[in-house]
Amino acid sequence: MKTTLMYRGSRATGLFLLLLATTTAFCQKVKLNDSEYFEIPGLNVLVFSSQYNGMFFDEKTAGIELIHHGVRTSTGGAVRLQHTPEQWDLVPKMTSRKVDKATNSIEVGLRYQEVDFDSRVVVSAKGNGFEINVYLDKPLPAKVVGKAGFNLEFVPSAYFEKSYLADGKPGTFPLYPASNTKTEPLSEKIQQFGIHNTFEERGKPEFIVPAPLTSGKTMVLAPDDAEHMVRIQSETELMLFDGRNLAQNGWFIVRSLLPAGKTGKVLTWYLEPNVIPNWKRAPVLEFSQVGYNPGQEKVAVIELDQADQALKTASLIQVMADGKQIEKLKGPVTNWGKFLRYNYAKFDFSSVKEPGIYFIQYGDQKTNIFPISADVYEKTWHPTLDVWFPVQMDHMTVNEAYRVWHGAPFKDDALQAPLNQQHFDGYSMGDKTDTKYKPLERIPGLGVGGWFDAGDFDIQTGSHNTTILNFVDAWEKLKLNRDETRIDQGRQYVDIHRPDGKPDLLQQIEHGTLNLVAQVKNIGHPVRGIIVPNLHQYHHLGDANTETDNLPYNPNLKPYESDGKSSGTLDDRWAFTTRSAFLDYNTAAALAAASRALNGFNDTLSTQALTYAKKLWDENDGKPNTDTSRFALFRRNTEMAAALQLYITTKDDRYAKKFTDAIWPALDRNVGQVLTAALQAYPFMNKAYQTKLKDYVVKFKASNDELTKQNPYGVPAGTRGGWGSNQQVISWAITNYHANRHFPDIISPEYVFRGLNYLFGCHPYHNLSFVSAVGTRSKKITYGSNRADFSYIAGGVVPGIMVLKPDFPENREDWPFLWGENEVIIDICSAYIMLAGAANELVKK
Ligand SMILES: [Ca+2]
Ligand SMILES: [Ca+2]
Ligand SMILES: [Ca+2]
Repeated sequence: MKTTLMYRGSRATGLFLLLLATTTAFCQKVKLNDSEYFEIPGLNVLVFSSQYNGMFFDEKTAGIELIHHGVRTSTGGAVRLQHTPEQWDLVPKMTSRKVDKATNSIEVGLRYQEVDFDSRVVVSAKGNGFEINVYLDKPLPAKVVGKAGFNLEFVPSAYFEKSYLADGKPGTFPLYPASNTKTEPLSEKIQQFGIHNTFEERGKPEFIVPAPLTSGKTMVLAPDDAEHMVRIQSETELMLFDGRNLAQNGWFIVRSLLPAGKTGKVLTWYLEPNVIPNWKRAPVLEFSQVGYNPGQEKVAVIELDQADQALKTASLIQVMADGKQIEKLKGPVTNWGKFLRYNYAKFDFSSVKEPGIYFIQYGDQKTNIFPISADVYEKTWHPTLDVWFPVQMDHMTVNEAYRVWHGAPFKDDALQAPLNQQHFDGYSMGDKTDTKYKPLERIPGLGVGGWFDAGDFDIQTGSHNTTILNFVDAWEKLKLNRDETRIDQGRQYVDIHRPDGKPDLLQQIEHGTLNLVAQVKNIGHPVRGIIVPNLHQYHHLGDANTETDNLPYNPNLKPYESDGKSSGTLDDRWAFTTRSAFLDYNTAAALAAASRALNGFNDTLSTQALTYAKKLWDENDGKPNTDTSRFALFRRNTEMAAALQLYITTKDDRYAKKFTDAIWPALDRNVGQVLTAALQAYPFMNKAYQTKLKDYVVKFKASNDELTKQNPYGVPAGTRGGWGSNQQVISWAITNYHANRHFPDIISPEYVFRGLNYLFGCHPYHNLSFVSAVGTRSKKITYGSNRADFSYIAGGVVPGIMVLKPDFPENREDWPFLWGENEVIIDICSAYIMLAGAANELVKK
């Protein structure tokens, strides 16, 4: 990096001189801005702009955070109860937040309800850095003495291969955790969320306490790297920990314990992140890594530091067969304006239509190459169907050439979940099972079909429904009959890159339907999902086949004892069986759709699917909406979806009436949310319906055009929250595909391509394709089952850009563990197959 040159070869003296030079040449005080965070070029300090999340606890996106030279390097600044808190360790609730511009400080009140412990943290700008003070109004509760401390976490990937100095004692940050730990009796442990425990005690009631890597009163992190150097000083001892000894997603943590028996100001840190004078973030050139069809719009977006001015021109360079590079186009760069925290400009090279290999040059920056060619979309969905979906298949051994992705897991599926269970991952049970089974009784027949819903290994029924509906749509509209996978249900065996004469898409529809049918057949209705009972199983990283022991639970044996056929370990997954009309209708829609696709392929399953779809419909039809689940709001739309799919399958008018009664008010409420369903119905409806629908498509077109004013990408991106917006972008582009299909003079195919361009690299933060192994450069680090290896599964589509409050877009390629950015899920991937297949069809037209 060009800016680090000035620090090369720095020893202590040199560094001191340089810091002095920095201070005199760059006496810029850190100020609170209107977005309520501290800001100077090269450094932002956020103080609880984001809070800890009650559902997933510590997501490494809350508390005091540093955005250091454009990268979020530090998080989790707060009073914490462990040296290296894990995800489900208790998190403080923010009880107050006072932003005081006059004193240039932010104060937050923090409370641990579970141990009745309050503290206040005040962050104030001071000198070239910050003072962090912790106040207690009452002495530490006995339970947290020796445990409560102030922590600040640093992302390991930013500090790998760099050094630290603790009171001058040198060290280097470990690439892999191998520091000292000790065990303490479980009675000493502060209970994690609910009754759960991330630690597998395996018969020995204890827990692990990590020892510090180093300690001292002055800690300098990365003195060898101007972009990441941070100095922390305190009169209280500072300790440096490696959180990865306990959890692969742990960070490096600097920590001081709070003193017992004291009140008032109990801890002071001075924190000084180094700032490179006049630092400006390098422009990011954003374009489709997959390339462009000759006839489509081709617009690169240039993301600029707030202080940067766009250059006047950019060039498109063609790489010729003899290796020569020729400037094909030199064109204007036009300013777009500000979005979130950056300025944006655009470079339009649509006029270049000649097939070939190209790159963009902007000033002295060159992008990697990409093609312009008529077949750029042809293979874009292949890795997702060929590789990613097979790897997600539950209850199957999955092989790829010399590699076994996993053995056949969860042969011990599944037990009835117990009552009144507040589980993790959003699951819970109330005071009735809604089944004929007793708590922890075995429900037969569930060890078949289904997909791991995400980077974890549970079966989420709602996601299965979405996936099946996407797949059936792709099957019916696009006829994707690719066959590159052997899927053998009888042998529970999947072999990737090995055709078996059967279309893979149909085999996937069959695989998902097998599990849904098993649920309705054996339980009577679909269930919320099927998930492991223990938190120490849930964070499983490795072969899914070892998440349980694959042997059915036998209460007559002791834990970890086995007779070879059964086991005394209560690790079999639980079915969370609470019934809801939302899920019944949602599943009825998927089953009704699947029955069409499977007709002539697996007639038995096709017939079962339709029978159960009708049964679920009949059992809910006409009943008042008494649904109390958090999905109840969506019931209206799922009932409508079930009516539509049942009508398309059966042509029974009673379903058509239900659908047409519901669709118009739904379109009036939110056109974008249900227009896809309305358009899917189009071929099956009368002329009056088709004519009436046109007005809504016109309205939708207007909302499309509004998007071009909201962000430079012209897609529904940029929503704040804990999860990226690729799902919305894909779903929006699919709606445009259906709209173009029936109303081509209103909706141009460009909206479909625009959605894909965004996915393929024309998006904030970096320009990687969000689909692993699709496009010249793509995501190589994702939150899949192999995330601990900083790896990916080809064809996986990540959630994308998470916007951290108030204005920071992020998608990390150096740290897989932020699921809101990097977790690949079946809903998104199935929709992506539909969208990519649709774009290819549009090009061929
Ligand atoms: Ca899950
Ligand atoms: Ca096949
Ligand atoms: Ca078991």
